[in-house]
Amino acid sequence: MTIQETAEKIKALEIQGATNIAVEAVKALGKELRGKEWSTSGQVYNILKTSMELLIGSRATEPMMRNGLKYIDSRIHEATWSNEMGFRKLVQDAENNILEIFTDAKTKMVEVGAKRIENGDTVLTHCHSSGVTGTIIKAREQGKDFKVIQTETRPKYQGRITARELVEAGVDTTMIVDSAARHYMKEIDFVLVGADALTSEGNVINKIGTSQVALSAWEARVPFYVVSTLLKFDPVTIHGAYETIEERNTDEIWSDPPEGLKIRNPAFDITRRDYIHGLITEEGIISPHSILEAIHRHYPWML
Ligand code: RUB
Repeated sequence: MTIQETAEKIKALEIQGATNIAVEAVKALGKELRGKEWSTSGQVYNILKTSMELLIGSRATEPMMRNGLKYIDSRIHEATWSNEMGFRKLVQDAENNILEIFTDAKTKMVEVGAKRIENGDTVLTHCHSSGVTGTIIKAREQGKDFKVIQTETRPKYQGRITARELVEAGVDTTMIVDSAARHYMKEIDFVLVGADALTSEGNVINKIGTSQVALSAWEARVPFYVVSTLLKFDPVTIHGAYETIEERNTDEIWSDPPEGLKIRNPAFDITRRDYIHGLITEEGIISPHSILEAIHRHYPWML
C-alpha cells in the first residue's frame, strides 16, 4: 500500500486500533522510502517529512504511530549512507527493529493480561482493541472458561469486530448497547479496555465512552484495567501539551439531520488515572502513576 492509500484507510477506520494503525503506518513509510528515487540526502529528508506528515495527519490521537515513525526518522537522521543500497538497508533494518519492538511488547502484555482472567470470570470490554481481544483469546487458548460482555460501540460499531474475533475463538460473548454497560456492571468481575494514548500523568485516552465505563466500574467497585503497551505513551504530554482528541465527521452519527441541529463526534475521551486499577503492559501490571519511570526503563528513545 502507498502512503496515500494507507493514510486514507486509517482515516476511514478501515485500519483501526492504535496498534494496527502504527504497524501499517511504519510499513507504509518503509516501503515509500525504499521505493522512491532520490539523489541527495536533502531529497530523502523531504520524502521522509512529507510522508510522516501525511500519515500522522490521518488520525490525531495516535502516539504509537507517531513513536514508530519517529523511530525510523531518528535512525535515518543519525546514520550516514553512501549509496541507495546502503540507504535501503538502513530503512529496512529500522522498520524491522520497530516492528519487532511492537510485537515483543504485545506478546508480553497479552501473557500478563491472560493470567488475570480466571475460570468463571465475566469480563466487560468496549470498542475493539487488538490488545484486549489478544488477551482474551490467549486466556481461552489456555483452556479457561469465562464470559465476555462487550459494547457495540457507536457510532462506528467497532464492537462488531470484537464480537467476530471472540466468537470465532470460541469465547462466550454477549453484545450490549453502549448505554447498557452500567446495567450489567453488577455481573462483571473486571473491565478490560485498550488505549490510544497514555499521558505523563497516567491518564488514558481510548474510544469515546471509555470514561463512562470507568466511572460506572469505580462506583460499583469493579476493577478497571487498561491493556496497553507502553508504546502508546505520548512524550509531548511531559512538556505540558494536552493530547489532541480527534473529532470525526458528524455524518457518522446522522447523515441527514434536521437543519440547524448541532452534532459533535469526538472519537476518544480521557479516563483519569484515579479510576484505573492498573495498566496491563509488557512490564507487567503497573500503576498509572509509574508510567514515566517505566518509559525511562524500556523506551528511553521515546523521550
Ligand atoms: C480503537 C480503540 C482501541 C485502541 C487500542 O478506536 O479505541 O481501544 O485503539 O487498540 P478506533 P489496540 O476504532 O477509533 O481506532 O489494543 O489494538 O492498540
